[in-house]
Amino acid sequence: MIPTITAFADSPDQGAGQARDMRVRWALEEVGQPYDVRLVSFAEMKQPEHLALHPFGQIPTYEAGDVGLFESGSIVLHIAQQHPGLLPEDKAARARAITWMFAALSTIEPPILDREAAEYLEGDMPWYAEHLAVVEERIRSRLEALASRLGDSEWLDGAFSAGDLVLVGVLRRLKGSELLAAHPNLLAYVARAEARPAFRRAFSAQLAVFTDAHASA
Ligand code: GTB
Repeated sequence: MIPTITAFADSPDQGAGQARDMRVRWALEEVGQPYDVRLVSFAEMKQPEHLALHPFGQIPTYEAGDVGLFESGSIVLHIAQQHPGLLPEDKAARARAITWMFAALSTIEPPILDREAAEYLEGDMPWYAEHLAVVEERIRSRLEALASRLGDSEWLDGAFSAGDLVLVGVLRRLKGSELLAAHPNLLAYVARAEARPAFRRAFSAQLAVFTDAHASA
């Protein structure tokens, strides 16, 4: 059964691979599962057909047979549970890898999203700089702890896992910022993940959506 995922028909990130279908594509590539993509516009995401699949009218979604999912973390976990390659066989190590997925999404990503929201929505506010400083301090604190835990290891906990995949997906949102650059081991970790053939295939596929849309425009 070939799953179908949804992605932006015209991603606002212009193919930088920051939209969350990238994590799902990457997971599918890591396990060698072919997939179809249904491209949706912002308007289509808010239509009843898409809302039946995604209550918040967003991408990505995942459909395969009677399984219909939303939330990139849940989709990556499902893929990792269906195929070998992204979760260790050992039960304790498997639980730790899943814990890293949750840590990435519920402990590390929130302040990063707050920073983006501040930049997009609050730039004109008189308290913007003060609020941004607070948010960035929260990110710094998380990254310091993460950098300390990773140390010189190649991956978070033994072999590359869904925990690394989701965490790198989150850290990539800080690409180009001094926050990430302050930690050479985290920079190297992200670069190592991005050099994986599965990442490269997923990145090229999502970039092609953008370039194709704009070549024919
Ligand atoms: N928690 C959900 C998940 O992990 O799947 C969040 C899903 C989500 O935020 N989806 C966004 C979306 O559909 C796309 S990824 N937005 C449309 C809407 O809400 O109407 C977020 C995103 C969007 C754009 C960029 N960018 O341009 O850099 C980066 C990330």
